[in-house]
Amino acid sequence: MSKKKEQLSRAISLVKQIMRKHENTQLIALSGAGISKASGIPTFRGENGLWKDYNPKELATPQAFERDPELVWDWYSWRISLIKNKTPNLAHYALVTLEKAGLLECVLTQNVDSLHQRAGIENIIELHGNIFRARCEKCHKRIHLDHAPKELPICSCGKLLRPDVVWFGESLDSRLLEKSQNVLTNQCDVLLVIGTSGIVYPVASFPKIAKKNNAVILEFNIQQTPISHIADVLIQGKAEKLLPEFVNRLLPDAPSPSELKEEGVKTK
Ligand code: BV8
Ligand code: ZN
Repeated sequence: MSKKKEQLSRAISLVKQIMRKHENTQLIALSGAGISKASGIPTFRGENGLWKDYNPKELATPQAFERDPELVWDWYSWRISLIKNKTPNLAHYALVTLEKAGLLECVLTQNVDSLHQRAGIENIIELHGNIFRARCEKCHKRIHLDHAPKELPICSCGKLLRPDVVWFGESLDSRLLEKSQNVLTNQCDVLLVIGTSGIVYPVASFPKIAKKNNAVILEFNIQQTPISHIADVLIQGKAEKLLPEFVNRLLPDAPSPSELKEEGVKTK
């Protein structure tokens, strides 16, 4: 049996064991840029990653925005245009199958691309904000951006708007942090860690919180990460391949990720 097959079988039998023991087994998914790679959205690190051409310090910090709002808005506008016409992939739909089956409690995502919601996920916490929103630091107004702003967006109060994302050196929304830590502590029998390099804090500490509360940690990644040493299984390979296979074998009678994707395309 190939290594991948064996890792998948181990992961499925672990979850099945828990499902036999617990009436309402609860899964949580923690996702990063790797889940959206197959949708054509570059990840942050790794080959042709978003940061490769730029230094995060130059673009994703309040200081950078202070210093050169035009450059920062150019980068976000480029990303909005890039992400806008991308669609969720089978890894996103695999999580929708789990949520519809009542197994998935919540998606905790570091992604700002709305692809989980566009696949149909209802219960989600966007830890680093959303690229299709801008906000005013003066009057706290938030506006939806359905396309890249042509020029610097100004709030009705006159202040320059900023992307509604969390930059380096900025704290995450404390209510979202609290909610995340609460579900990881009280509603997580299994944590699926999907496509994250596990180096950006405080989210990188989430698997440890789940582990401390006896959750099984299943990591879906193409390579080892700093999370792998606490994972019960690293299912090594592409999430868009392995996550749908994991879900199809775990829930053979549920609407499959490919059926959901088909449906999603039809209702567009
Ligand atoms: C904060 C903005 C309080 C939105 C981003 C200790 C504690 C607390 C903070 C820190 C700390 N140590 C350092 C810090 C500071 C910093 C930090 O963590 N730095 C790191 C780099 C060391 N953290 C912060 O500043 C956070 N704020 O804690 O406030 C504070 C304040 C000041 C000082 C101390 C504390 C704020 C962090 C949020 C930053 N904002 N984005 C945007 O523009 O998008 S981070 C950016 O990285 C994105 O949000 C992204 O989601 C995030 C994480 O990256 P990943 O999603 O993991 O993506 P990446 O490309 O890295 O990895 C992709 C993975 O997928 C890889 O593993 C790859 O192998 C895999 N993959 C690829 N293809 C596939 C695949 N897997 C499966 N299938 C595939 N097909
Ligand atoms: Zn304002």
